[in-house]
Amino acid sequence: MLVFFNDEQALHAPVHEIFRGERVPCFENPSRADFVRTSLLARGHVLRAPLVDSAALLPKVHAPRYLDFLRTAWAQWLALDAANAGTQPFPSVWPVRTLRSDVEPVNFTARLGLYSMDNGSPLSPGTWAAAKAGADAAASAAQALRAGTRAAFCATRPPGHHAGPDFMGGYCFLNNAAVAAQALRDGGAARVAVLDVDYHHGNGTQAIFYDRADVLFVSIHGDPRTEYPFYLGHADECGVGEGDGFNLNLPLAAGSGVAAWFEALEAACQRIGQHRPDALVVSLGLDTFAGDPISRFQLQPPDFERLGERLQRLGLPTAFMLEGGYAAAELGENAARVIDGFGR
Ligand code: Q9C
Ligand code: ZN
Repeated sequence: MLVFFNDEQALHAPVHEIFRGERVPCFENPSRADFVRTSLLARGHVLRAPLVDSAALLPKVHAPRYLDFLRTAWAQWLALDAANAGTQPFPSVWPVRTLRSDVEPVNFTARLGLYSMDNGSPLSPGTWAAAKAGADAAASAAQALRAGTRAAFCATRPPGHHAGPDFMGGYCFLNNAAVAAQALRDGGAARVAVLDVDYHHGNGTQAIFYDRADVLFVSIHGDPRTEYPFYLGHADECGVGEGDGFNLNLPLAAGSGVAAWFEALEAACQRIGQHRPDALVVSLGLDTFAGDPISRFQLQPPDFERLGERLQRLGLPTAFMLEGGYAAAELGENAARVIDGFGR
């Protein structure tokens, strides 16, 4: 297993988020990557820096005006007031139904709302650098698969699967899984499958590929009627136009047990097999872990090995993108177990 790790991840380090109306320390923080790095190094993995530039791929999965905003957002925030260096911007107004999102406001906070799905994705000075390095890792993994590598693991943060065509959200800024899938397509894969096993529905990835038949999106997640991201991820979302039939959501009630989860995984694997993809991208959220502080599935550490084994049996070139997982101290072990189960 080729493992990519980007040191730039540490540059994305917002301090707090809003949780149940209060400011709390960010669940998605650099310690997560530290635990993953320590665990993988202890098990003898070699961590590689991503070497492929994703710049040409990014406009294929994200709107150019969103990329321009994200790249320059912190500088714009500082330009408003030098004292902003020590504070985090939060959006406060969003263009929901009946409001216009085609006219980009001049006001910074209004633009932050335009390009955000929630108030839960705080920016910090190095957000762009960290997110870009993660996308570079995704592009690097795709290139490695194209060159014949069986599997690659991107130990990246911030995560990506909530980031849509033109918005950030859910701690995500650039959609690494979408970048990997697009890079695989560009590299000659006729069909690609994305399997999202994060606790939260991968609304961004679904949206990016919703009208496409070449990239199948399959997701197992907490039922959005009660779980974030709430407004997407229902079972009746099957794709549109040419993409009709190429989106499969398998929502499970919050609190669902391990048996139900692996039944859903079996259904997901069946559908992926039918697609006959040339490569698989896995949005590997580890927040399905029983000890996760913000999620409600019940997987135990050995279950992550079982997941890795099942994915290995698909027999596909596979690129793993780390997504969520907020029991930071257990994140490294759980990631390593997926790799062990797949085969090192
Ligand atoms: N700020 C991923 O697992 N939580 N994202 C809302 C309020 C949102 C999770 C807390 C959870 C997003 C990649
Ligand atoms: Zn998640």
